[in-house]
Amino acid sequence: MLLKQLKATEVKEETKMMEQTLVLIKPDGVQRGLVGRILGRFEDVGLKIKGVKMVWVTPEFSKKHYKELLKKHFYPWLEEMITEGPVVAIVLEGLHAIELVRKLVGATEPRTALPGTIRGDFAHHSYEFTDAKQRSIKNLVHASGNAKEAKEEVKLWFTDKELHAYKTVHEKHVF
Ligand code: IDP
Ligand code: MG
Repeated sequence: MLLKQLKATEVKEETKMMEQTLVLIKPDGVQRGLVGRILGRFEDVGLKIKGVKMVWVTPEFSKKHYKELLKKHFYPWLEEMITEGPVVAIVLEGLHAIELVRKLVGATEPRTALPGTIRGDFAHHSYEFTDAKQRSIKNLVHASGNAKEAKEEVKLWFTDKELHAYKTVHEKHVF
């Protein structure tokens, strides 16, 4: 009985740690043929793909997605970059998924992103270069920055029907 109760509490605690986060493989990642390798990085750590689709972002949608950045000097360049070709949108689920995905993605500027991260391994753009050229940093992926952003972004990009319920083999080793 006690064991049963303990297990119920444990599952509740684990559920709190289970998070969903939004990842976009941006047009540079799609056009460079890196979709499989980037997705593989997330699959390798055991994150679950809850939903995935290809979308061509419009300027209106870009303004919704990047609403916090509209006043930044680089926003027009960012909009140009994110609308230049289709993106692959993914919702990933796992323990502490928001923080974990940001760790795998690496720092915003590929120049300073650490080796082993997606941005550090597959790109090398710098702010110095993009500011001089008046372009957006091309860093292959977007990943929700925090819990609030993740909640809003998953809702903006995916309907409930597009998020799928199934079991991965990793879950056997988590719970
Ligand atoms: P993040 O993608 O690491 O969360 P944010 O600050 O949210 O970084 O910026 C969104 C995107 O805007 C970046 O991924 C990058 O593509 C672009 N960006 C950010 N800062 C600059 C900048 O100073 N110059 C050019 N592009 C930038
Ligand atoms: Mg951000």
